[in-house]
Order: sequence, then structure tokens, then C-alpha cells
Amino acid sequence: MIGTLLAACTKRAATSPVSDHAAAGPIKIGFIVKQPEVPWFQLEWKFADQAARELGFEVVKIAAPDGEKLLSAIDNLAAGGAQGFVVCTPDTRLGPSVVALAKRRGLKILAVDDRFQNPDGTPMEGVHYLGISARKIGESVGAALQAEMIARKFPAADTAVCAVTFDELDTAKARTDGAIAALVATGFSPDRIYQAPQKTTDIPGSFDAMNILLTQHPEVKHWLICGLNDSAVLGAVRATEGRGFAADKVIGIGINGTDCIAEFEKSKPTGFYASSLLSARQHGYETAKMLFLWIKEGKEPPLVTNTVGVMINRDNFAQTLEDQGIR
Ligand code: FCA
Repeated sequence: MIGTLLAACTKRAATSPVSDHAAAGPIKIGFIVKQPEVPWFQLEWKFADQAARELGFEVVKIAAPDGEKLLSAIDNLAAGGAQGFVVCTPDTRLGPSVVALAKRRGLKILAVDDRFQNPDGTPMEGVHYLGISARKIGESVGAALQAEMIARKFPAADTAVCAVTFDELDTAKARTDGAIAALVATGFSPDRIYQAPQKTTDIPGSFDAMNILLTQHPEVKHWLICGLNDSAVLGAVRATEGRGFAADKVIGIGINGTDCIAEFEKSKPTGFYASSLLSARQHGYETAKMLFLWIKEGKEPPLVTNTVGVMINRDNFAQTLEDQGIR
């Protein structure tokens, strides 16, 4: 009997370094995000907190806007007795360093939103990841831009597309590539589809990118705008406003649906027309829960989970946000 118990303990210790922490107290996980000031990430945190409350574990919310902060956050989590972390990394190229450090410190990783990259640029397929169906969501943005352009009867000859791009990030490139492909497939002339690379993925970054394009193309009278997320489109819309474009001459469609709520609430419509609302709940609650069950019960999450989006605009956003527990 004692022999069996001892054998079981030895086996546990050998195969599961986290069991020591688990025995010491409640399960603790980190939830690290790259842009804590953006509502999308605040909502991920909010839903992770909800999972922690409902399932009985602890979540430590950490902002890591750069690599240095990310690596020290991981060290601090380990020192504080955490057993794993969910992370949206500030730079996907940090993937190999993050994996090596987490392994050394005995922490499990679940990457959310932005997938880790190998040094050759390919995705780190061995790292568990929950992201969005980026290409499909991008395509739905492109199709919706085309449909709204037709509804508003924009003349094809003076209408152009601005795709605010950030090709360094896979999920961003897949989104804008998808939008462009859908526009071309529905008959938009590729000659009038322009890419405006943003240097930083925030509103000032896309504002600057769009301003350059507007200077280069004074002949364009109507703009369709897409990008990686709401901020990319918001910055570009602000740039068109700065150049005197009226709201009805611009159709911007974002992605996230969480970072454009104030825009939809403005008394008058702006050029920011719609957004593909992603599931902040799945990205926050489900990731935290998956990691918790992995630590607690050894239940490994799927290697890849992709979530979908639903289109929202001024007419339906309030109800949809309420349905999703965001408002
Ligand atoms: C990336 C973007 C975020 C959000 C998330 C799902 O991390 O930067 O805005 O779209 O993917």
C-alpha cells in the first residue's frame, strides 16, 4: 500500500512539476496583454476575471507593451507561484524566448490573438493558440465595403480602397489580404486598391499612414477603408476628416467591434461605418478556463482554436454588445 502510494507520488513529481504549486494553494495564472489601454484587451481581462471568479482560481493581469516587460512578467509570475499564463505578445518574434523561459520556470503557455513565430517567420505550431479566423473575417469586411459602396452609389472611377496594413503580424496580414481579395473578387479594380503600412498599431500610426496616401491621391473622392482592427480604421477615418472628406464619402469597416463604441455613440454618423465584432468573451474567459483545466486536470487545450466575428454598425451595436455581455 505504502509502496504504491510512494510510487504514485514519485511518478507525479517526475511528470508534473506544477503539482507542487497546485498543492500549495489555489491555481494561479497570468494574463499578459500587449496594449492594456485598448478596450479589446481590457475586455479580455474582464472575462478572464469572470472565469477566475466562477471556477475558483486566481488571475494576475499584466501589461507587457515590450519584450523586456514580457520576460520579467514571466519571471515574476513563476516567483509568485503561478502555473501558467495566457499571453498576447507585443512581438510575435519573441515566441522562442518566451517558450524557453516558460519551460525553464515550469509554466504552461496559451497564446491568444497573436501567434508566436519561429525565427524563419513560420508559426510556432507546437504552442497552444486561440486566435481569430483572420482571413475569413477580413473577407467579410471586404464584401461589406463593396456592398455599402453599391448602396451609396459611389462612382467606381473616383472611389479607392485604403488598406491600412501591418504585415509584420500574421493575423493582421491575413485580415487585410482577405479584405482585398474579397473586394477584387466582387469586381473592385485592383488598380485602385492602395496599401498604407502603419508603423505602430494604434490610431496615430494609421492616421499617419492614411495621410501619406491622401497626399499621393488627391484625385480620389470616395474612400473605402479597412485594416487590422478598429484603431487602424479609426485613425484613417480621422485623416480623411482632416482633409475635408464628409462622412458620407467614406466607408470604414473595422475589426474588434469593442474599440469603436464611442464612435457609434456619436450623435452624427462618421466615416467609421461598421466593425466585425469579435468574441472578447471567448478570448478572455475561454482561454483562462482552458489554461486552468490544463493545470488542474491535465486537460490539454486544442493546439489551435479560431473564433469568428459578427458585423455591427450604428443600428445594431447596442443590442449585440448587450447580448455578448460587453455592455
Ligand atoms: C490582435 C489585434 C487586436 C485584436 C486581436 C484579436 O492582437 O492587435 O486588436 O484584433 O488581434
